[in-house]
Amino acid sequence: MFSRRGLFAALCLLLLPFQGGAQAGDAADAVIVTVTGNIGQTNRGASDPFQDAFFNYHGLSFDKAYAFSRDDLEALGMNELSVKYPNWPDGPASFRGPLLSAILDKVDARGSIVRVQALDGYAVEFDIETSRNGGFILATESRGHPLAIGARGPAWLVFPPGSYEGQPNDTDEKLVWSVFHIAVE
Ligand SMILES: Nc1nc2c(c(=O)[nH]1)N[C@H]1C(S)=C(S)[C@@H](COP(=O)(O)O)O[C@H]1N2
Ligand SMILES: [Mo]
Repeated sequence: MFSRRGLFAALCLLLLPFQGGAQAGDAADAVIVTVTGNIGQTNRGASDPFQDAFFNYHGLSFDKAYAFSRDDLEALGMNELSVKYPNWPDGPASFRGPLLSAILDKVDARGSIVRVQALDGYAVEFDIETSRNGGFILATESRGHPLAIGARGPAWLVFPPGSYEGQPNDTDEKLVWSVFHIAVE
């Protein structure tokens, strides 16, 4: 007779080859955006100066955080948005990505300020009510393609003109491209 534990192990082995996406090393599992700060839900522990070298480079450290892969962001629900700014060369651009508010909900954001930070260090702060505005999307795709690093990826904070008080209508300032970090304070 199999022991209960033996049976369970055998079943797990049987199921292994049929397991879909979630295997270590899948590109879709790679973290692209990490949320830190005043949040109630986390899925990772403290930053490590060696492992988290790029956070360290930016002088950032944290005790815990919520790390999102592309798949994780997609699972929040992809919203579509078409936006045009006068300084864009090719007319309106289409975007897909989760609402910033869906991300804030997922991490149980408790602060009042949301800082969206890019690879190059550019960072923009919004009060949390503004960032929950339904027009704020953290796009992971544009014009039908994933946003690439070296282009505007891994994620681009996009919203239509008129999305925050005092927004100039002639430029796309505060549309942070190459986003990798969101801090809630
Ligand atoms: N990562 C990042 N995003 C950014 C910026 C930046 O320097 N870095 N500049 C902002 C500003 S001030 C403007 S006007 C728009 C367009 O800047 P760009 O023409 O350099 O893309 O992107 C915004 N998003
Ligand atoms: Mo700008």
